[in-house]
Amino acid sequence: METYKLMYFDGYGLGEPARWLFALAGQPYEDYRFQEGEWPSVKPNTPCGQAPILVVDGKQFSQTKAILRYLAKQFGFFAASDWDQARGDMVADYLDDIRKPLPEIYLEKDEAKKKELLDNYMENFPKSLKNLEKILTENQGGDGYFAGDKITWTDVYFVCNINIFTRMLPKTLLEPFPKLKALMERVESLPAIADWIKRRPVTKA
Ligand code: GSH
Repeated sequence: METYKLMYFDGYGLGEPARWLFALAGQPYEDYRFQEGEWPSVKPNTPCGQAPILVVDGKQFSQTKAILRYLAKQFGFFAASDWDQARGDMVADYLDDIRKPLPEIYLEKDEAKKKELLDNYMENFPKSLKNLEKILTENQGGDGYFAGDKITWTDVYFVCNINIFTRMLPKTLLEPFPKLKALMERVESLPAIADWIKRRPVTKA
């Protein structure tokens, strides 16, 4: 039996989707969160100088989606066909594009500038969600998941990211997109996910 240790900062960010996959799989792991000031001494000993890092039986690798794909394969959350997985990869990569401006907005200290950045972002966000609603609808009418006929890591990545975004963006974001909204509710209400959301450490970011 493998031992797993997920190393990340004490926040949701790029570490949280892997935590959701561990929860969904019911797989025990060490949810290691760097202490204040610890990262600079860890960084030089990591493959890319970035977190999250997954340590499996003492060996490590990094990159969020590499970690998610690896865990998905171990736990049965990889798409069943190459085609379905390609569609799932498309959604995950698109989500990264959508998320790109958010750290700058989040870290902006000047309130007026922050509002300007956020207003600008919010003008474009619905267009991206409209595309995602269409992509979801193309798979089994949109009443299931993004890739094939079962939940995959892409659905977890999508729902977890939107769950994090809506801490900073309006909660009503998904109202015009019923298929995406239903997918959020479907995944967030899975007992293992609902339980993790309830018991996970509450952090600022
Ligand atoms: N493409 C990488 C991934 O998906 O894992 C990006 C990782 C990344 O930017 N991680 C940030 C980090 O390690 C935290 S969210 N920052 C500290 C540093 O670069 O020293």
